[in-house]
Amino acid sequence: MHQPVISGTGVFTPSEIITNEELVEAFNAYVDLFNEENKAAIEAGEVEAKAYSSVDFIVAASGIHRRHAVDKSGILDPEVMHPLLRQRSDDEPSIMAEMAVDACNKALKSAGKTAADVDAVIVAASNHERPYPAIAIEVQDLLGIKGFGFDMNVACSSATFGIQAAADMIRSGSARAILVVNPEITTGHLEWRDRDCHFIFGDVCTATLVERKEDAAAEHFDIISTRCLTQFSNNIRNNNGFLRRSRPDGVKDRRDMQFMQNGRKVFKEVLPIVARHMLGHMEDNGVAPADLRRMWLHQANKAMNDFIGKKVLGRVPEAGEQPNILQNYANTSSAGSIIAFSKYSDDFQSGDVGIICSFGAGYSVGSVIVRKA
Ligand code: CO8
Repeated sequence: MHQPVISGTGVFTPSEIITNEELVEAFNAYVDLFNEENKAAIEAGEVEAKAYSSVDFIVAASGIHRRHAVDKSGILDPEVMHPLLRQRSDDEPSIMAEMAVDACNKALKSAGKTAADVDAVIVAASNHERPYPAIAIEVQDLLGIKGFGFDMNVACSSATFGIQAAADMIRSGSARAILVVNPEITTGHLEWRDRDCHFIFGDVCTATLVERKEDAAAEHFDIISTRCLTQFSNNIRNNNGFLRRSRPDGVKDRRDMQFMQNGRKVFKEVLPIVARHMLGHMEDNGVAPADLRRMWLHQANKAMNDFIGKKVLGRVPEAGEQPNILQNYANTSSAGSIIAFSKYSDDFQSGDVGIICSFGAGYSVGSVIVRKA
């Protein structure tokens, strides 16, 4: 049995930024267009008029100030309201693979490793650009990695579930080192015309190198334990899929072909599950709340993280104990907790313990307890 460690992380951040102000201005222009186009139907009571969004609401409800996007021009065009990406030929790398390669190269560099040291690639994300061939195999090919790759999807918990899969393979000896990559183009499956959710998400890609402790060349974190939990819920859902055209209304512009959620229910139901999961995982590994230096939480909502931090520590977390990055990135699905870990772990001293925890659709919760070596 080998001890798995996290020896490197990398973050690819798209250069384009959408501020709340830009987002709300574009959304409200869309509302004006919609209400004008549907004036007669609205007056007849057949169609509901759309209401404006507001920057103050977004900040108060979520803590989000801005987000990165692979394309902002389409999202901010009231006649389009989704990203516009150039058509790529089948011989070009896919956009998800391109983001993944950038993040993987950064993770390899921070671990002092090259592709020759790696045996596998797991692309774990909440949506994949195509069903097959796997993006992970394309990334493997672009990096020149011998071995294998596969894609997996556990929505916002994809990264921690991917790290558990990688850690188990390292432990058993089926691979020496594995890149777990999370390319999240959430802007592609967000409904930008829905004010209840149009502010929530952003794009990014994170990568984590998990390898055998005896091979680690750089500073690293021992993976003490991983734990995954799922419990079925319809409250976060995307009904798009390969059977779309076979259903009677399958090819129309249906709302449920994009991200849908009952945000209030998610908030109420997921929080106790996450707090219980983290406390149980810590207790079973002899980690008391007082032993914890930091929590790198999923980045969906500031109030959610404040609540979880307080529940787990039994007090309001001090500055730095539960760092948020969502104010700059918004919810980047599976990548959020890894961005937080990547940006806020350099100050750890040998022996310091922390926990990475993600949660979301499924419902799903994944936690990784780490100790700085
Ligand atoms: N501007 C102004 N007013 C608004 C806006 C807006 N943009 N949006 C809503 N309002 C109004 C509502 O209409 C409502 O008005 P009224 O009281 O008159 O009915 C009022 O403001 C309050 O609305 P809400 O109850 O919806 O507001 P909340 O305080 O609940 O905040 C949140 C909404 C921020 C969505 C909150 O509920 C939340 O964060 N919930 C948890 C969400 C969450 O964590 N979801 C996880 C999903 S992510 C995941 O699992 C990965 C999925 C895969 C990725 C998908 C990528 C696209």
